[in-house]
Amino acid sequence: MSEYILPEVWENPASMGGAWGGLNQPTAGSRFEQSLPVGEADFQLYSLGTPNGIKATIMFEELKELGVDVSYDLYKIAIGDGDQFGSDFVAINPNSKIPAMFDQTGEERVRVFESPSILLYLADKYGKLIPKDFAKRTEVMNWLFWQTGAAPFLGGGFGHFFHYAPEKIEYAINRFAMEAKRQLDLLDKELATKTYITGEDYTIADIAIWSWYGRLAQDKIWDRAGIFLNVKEYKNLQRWTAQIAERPAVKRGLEVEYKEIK
Ligand SMILES: N[C@@H](CCC(=O)N[C@@H](CS)C(=O)NCC(=O)O)C(=O)O
Repeated sequence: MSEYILPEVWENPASMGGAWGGLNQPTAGSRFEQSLPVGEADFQLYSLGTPNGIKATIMFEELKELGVDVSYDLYKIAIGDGDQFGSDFVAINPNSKIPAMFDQTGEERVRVFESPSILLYLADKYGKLIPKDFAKRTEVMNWLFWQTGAAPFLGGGFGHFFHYAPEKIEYAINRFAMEAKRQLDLLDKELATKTYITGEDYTIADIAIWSWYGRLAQDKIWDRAGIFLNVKEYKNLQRWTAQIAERPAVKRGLEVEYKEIK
């Protein structure tokens, strides 16, 4: 590894390397004009089948499974090609990340971005997969916020340095593997006494957490990451992962077809 000497003020490197290096810029906002298709369904969802993206499709399929009359059009935002920086997408999510959607059932469109916000919006709108009882709802929020805060250490930290970074940096991999395993152990300990993460009912907190930690427990995120983190040792997490994987809505949410936007 070449020695890095800290400049006084950071400068944008000419080339970052790594899988995502070419896309990163230190500025927000749209980079080019791009219109997105808009269909007739209640919701227009612009997304991709990543751990954050599958939360939204699983949620829609769970609602349908519960008998809710809801429809959505699903479009593919190819983040590797930079679709998230197109003008129409940025108008729905100024943060340029999938998933993002809008609700066109009312007089005015409501935009919803950040996957936990999408889960909560749909749960509240249809009164499903979130308890009405305030204390129980708070426990769901605890875990929903936990997932939002924890996953960047798993994805942006561990996953990045284990899988995407152009070189294997031992310090970075150790630091984030430590935290990833601590998070897995936390979930495993919680799931030792409960069927689902907040108790005996399946909620949006399970959808949010399963989409990252369940998929990791199945070793379906980054090649061999599950082996590296020895996910098999987390028996309660494995039980919960397998149980949720069997849900018809989860299976459908993972298999849905994304329409092309171009
Ligand atoms: N906190 C956000 C994170 C969304 C996110 O990081 N999405 C990734 C894919 S999983 C993305 O769009 N990356 C594209 C990019 O960073 O340019 C959420 O939960 O929705």
